[in-house]
Amino acid sequence: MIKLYQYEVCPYCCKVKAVLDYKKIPYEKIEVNPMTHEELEGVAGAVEYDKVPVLVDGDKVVFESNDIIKYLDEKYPAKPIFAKSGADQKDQEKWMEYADEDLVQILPANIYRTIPEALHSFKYITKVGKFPVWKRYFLAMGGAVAMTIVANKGMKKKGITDPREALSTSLEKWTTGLGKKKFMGGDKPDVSDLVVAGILSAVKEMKVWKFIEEKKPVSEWYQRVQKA
Ligand SMILES: N[C@@H](CCC(=O)N[C@@H](CS)C(=O)NCC(=O)O)C(=O)O
Repeated sequence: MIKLYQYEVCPYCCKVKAVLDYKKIPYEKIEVNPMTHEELEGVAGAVEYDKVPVLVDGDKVVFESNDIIKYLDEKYPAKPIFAKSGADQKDQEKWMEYADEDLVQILPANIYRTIPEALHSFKYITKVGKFPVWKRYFLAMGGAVAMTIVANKGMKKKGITDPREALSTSLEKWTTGLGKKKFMGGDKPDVSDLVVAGILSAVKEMKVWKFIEEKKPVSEWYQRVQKA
C-alpha cells in the first residue's frame, strides 16, 4: 500500500491527501516526528530532502506535493484531475500557484495571530502530531509565543497588517474565479479544487475556521468538494 509520510496538519500534506481521497486510492499515513524525522530513515533520499510530504509507492519515492500529485494522476488515471492542454491547463497552473504562493503563505499569520489563538492552534498541532505527551505542554506554551512573533514578523515583511483581511482578500480571488461554477473544474473537482480545499482542511480545527466558514461561497464550495 502507498505510504504517505506526513504531518497531520501540514497544508502540503493535506493537498496530497485530498487527491488520494478523491481518487479513492488506499494509503497509509505515517506521522513523522517533526523533531527527529526518524520515520524517514531508510526511505531513499528522504532524510537529505528533510521535508514532508514524502510518498512511497512500492519502489518509487516521490517528494514535493505538486510532483506527488502529478505522479498520482499519471499512475492512477481513474478520475483524472489534470487538463492535458489548452486554457484549462493554464488555469490549473495559475490556481496551483495561487494555492502555494498566496493562500498557504497567509495561513501561519492567521493561526498564530495572537498568543491565545496560537496556543489553541499549537495544542491541536501537538495533539495530532507526533509529540511525546510530556513535551506537548511546553511546546504549546513556548511554541505559541515563538510562532506568534515569527508569524507577525513575516506578516510585516509582506506588508500585511491584518491577517484576517489578507485571508479574505485571498479567498475572494478564489471565489471570484469560481463565479457561478460548482467547482473550479466545472461539474467535477479538478486539481485546483483539491489543492485549495486540501490546504483549507489543514486549519479546520483552528479558530480561523469559523471565519472561513462564514464566507458562504467558500464554505458551500468546500462542502461540495468534501462530498465529491
Ligand atoms: N515545497 C514543498 C514544501 C513542503 C514543506 O515545506 N513542508 C514542511 C511542513 S508543512 C516541512 O516539512 N518542513 C520541514 C520540517 O518541518 O522539518 C511541498 O510542496 O511539498
